[in-house]
Amino acid sequence: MSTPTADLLAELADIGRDPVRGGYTRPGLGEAELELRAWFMEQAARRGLEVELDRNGIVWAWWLPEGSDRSGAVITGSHLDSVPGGGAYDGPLGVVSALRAFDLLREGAEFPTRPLALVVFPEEEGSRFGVPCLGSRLVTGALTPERARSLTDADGATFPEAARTAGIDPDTIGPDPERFADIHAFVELHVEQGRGLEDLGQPVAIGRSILAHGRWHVEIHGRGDHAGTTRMQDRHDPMVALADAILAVREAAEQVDEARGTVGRLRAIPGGTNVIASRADLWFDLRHRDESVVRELLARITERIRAAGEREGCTVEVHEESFSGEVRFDPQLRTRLEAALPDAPVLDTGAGHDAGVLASVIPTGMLYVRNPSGTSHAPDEGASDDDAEAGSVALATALEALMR
Ligand code: HGY
Ligand code: MN
Ligand code: MN
Ligand code: MN
Repeated sequence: MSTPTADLLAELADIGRDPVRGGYTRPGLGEAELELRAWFMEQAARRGLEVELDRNGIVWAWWLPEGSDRSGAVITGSHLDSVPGGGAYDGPLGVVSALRAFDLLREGAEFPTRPLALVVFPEEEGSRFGVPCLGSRLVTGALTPERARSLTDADGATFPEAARTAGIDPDTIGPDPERFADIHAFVELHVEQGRGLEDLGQPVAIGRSILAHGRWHVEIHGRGDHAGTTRMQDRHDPMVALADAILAVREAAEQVDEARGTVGRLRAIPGGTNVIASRADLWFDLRHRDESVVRELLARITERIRAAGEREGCTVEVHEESFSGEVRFDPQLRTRLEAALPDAPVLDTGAGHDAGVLASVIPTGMLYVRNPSGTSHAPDEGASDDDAEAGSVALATALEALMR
């Protein structure tokens, strides 16, 4: 009898805990993520899977039927990094469910006849280097190697430096089309980041779409000076323009049905209480089903921030960090998932995933597991042990159907 899903997850409970923010802080290619990656590789090796780290830092753990090669494989997996102060399930649930589903398949009657790979993608949240789904974007060509190599984190560490510590050669990252040339299907299981299943009273759902979403980084350059000797009328204080920028995001998104606008991250430079900042940064996230609406919101917000900068005698720069259009998962694959899991409702969600990136190159689907709090990217994100197990059983059922 192999280890139940919740018990596998419990093995990760002490890795990357954040005593200050609560929850977990496991930045991409950082110590905690690498410790989790090592745990996964060991678990996969223990199951006799052939484990490899590809040139983009993606882990592939292969099970090949007797005498077969890797063509026509079904793959499943997720990510192990987290947002700052994130929950324990966002990412890791999909990874441990892949291990559990593999165990359940192997305990089954006869193991199906397609190659199977369990996969783990690095830096899905983009919390460290700013670009979400960094690994899956690199391997599919959605992010250029040059752009990836130019990225730095908040402490000034560069992506190449972090990549090297993670066993990735930054000079060889980049598109890897042959890796996906004939993958039969990819299914990612993920904790639901909302209340859909809780309200429907169901443990598992099938994904249908993901909102279009993007992220932007705003730099507001003013004039640093002394808090006590600088008259109010002589100031060029970027923090004042930043205050209006936060409201600009909120108010623009509130005016459009189903839009989402968030400012979750700020920075004042140099950041002294008795110092007028010379520069203020904010990052915002916009989402809507229709990407032209996201673009329209961006235009309105950018215009308002520039005007606020103007009033304050500051200069404003707006940099796009990432953008993805609405994802609609492969309808044929979804039909097969629905046939395999007839009780599972279909969900449209606002959260991005590596599956959303891979959907552009291979038939891709998602399964979601009920999260009673409906909260995510926060410590009280969760799933009951029974639902976590139901998710793995559903994943094993889905994989078996897809591997036939
Ligand atoms: O931000 C997202 O939508 C996902 O949780 N990475
Ligand atoms: Mn996730
Ligand atoms: Mn997330
Ligand atoms: Mn600049």
